[in-house]
Amino acid sequence: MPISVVTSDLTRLVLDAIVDAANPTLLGGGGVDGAIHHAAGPSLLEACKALPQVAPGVRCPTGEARITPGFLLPARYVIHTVGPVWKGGDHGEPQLLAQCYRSSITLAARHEVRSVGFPAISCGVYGYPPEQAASVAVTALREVLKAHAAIDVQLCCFDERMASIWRDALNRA
Ligand code: AR6
Repeated sequence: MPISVVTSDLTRLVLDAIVDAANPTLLGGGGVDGAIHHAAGPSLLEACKALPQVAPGVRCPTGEARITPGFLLPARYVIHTVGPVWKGGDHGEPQLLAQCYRSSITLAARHEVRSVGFPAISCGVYGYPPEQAASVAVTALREVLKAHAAIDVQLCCFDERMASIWRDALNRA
């Protein structure tokens, strides 16, 4: 299945799963995380709270992924992943960001998810330069999708400027 870029509010996509760019607590926040919790309703927060803590306050370390139902969302599942905070690029950010995409697809496959919508993980509050994030994302997705060719991936950008950056990355790779 090809990877495509869409300009949309991620919470509106009718897909098997959407990915939340969360923080390690998985207890909500701003940006796309806030929008997903708002649209899914309070049951999503309860489901996140029920996930085990792997360290005090940490339900999902950076680069990993967890899954919950989508509750009131059109998507059946929410895959929660935690992107790296941008600290200049030499603190393992590309590896951690690639790991987010790989973990999310691997988890999706385990739940027989056939379509997944991703936001531009780390490109908001976490400050990752979008051009670099898009290149990392496309490379990681192409690699992991070799083993999961039936999964349709939509890269969901909030605005046209971001969408054109992601389209360029897709066309270059
Ligand atoms: N649909 C699609 N994309 C969106 C939406 C939406 N409804 N809302 C925002 N974006 P961010 P991060 C875009 O900040 O950088 C939270 O507080 C946004 O324009 O949501 O990974 C978490 O709890 C940007 O391009 O995620 C964490 O603490 C992209 O989504 C922290 O933010 C990601 O921006 C995570 O920061």
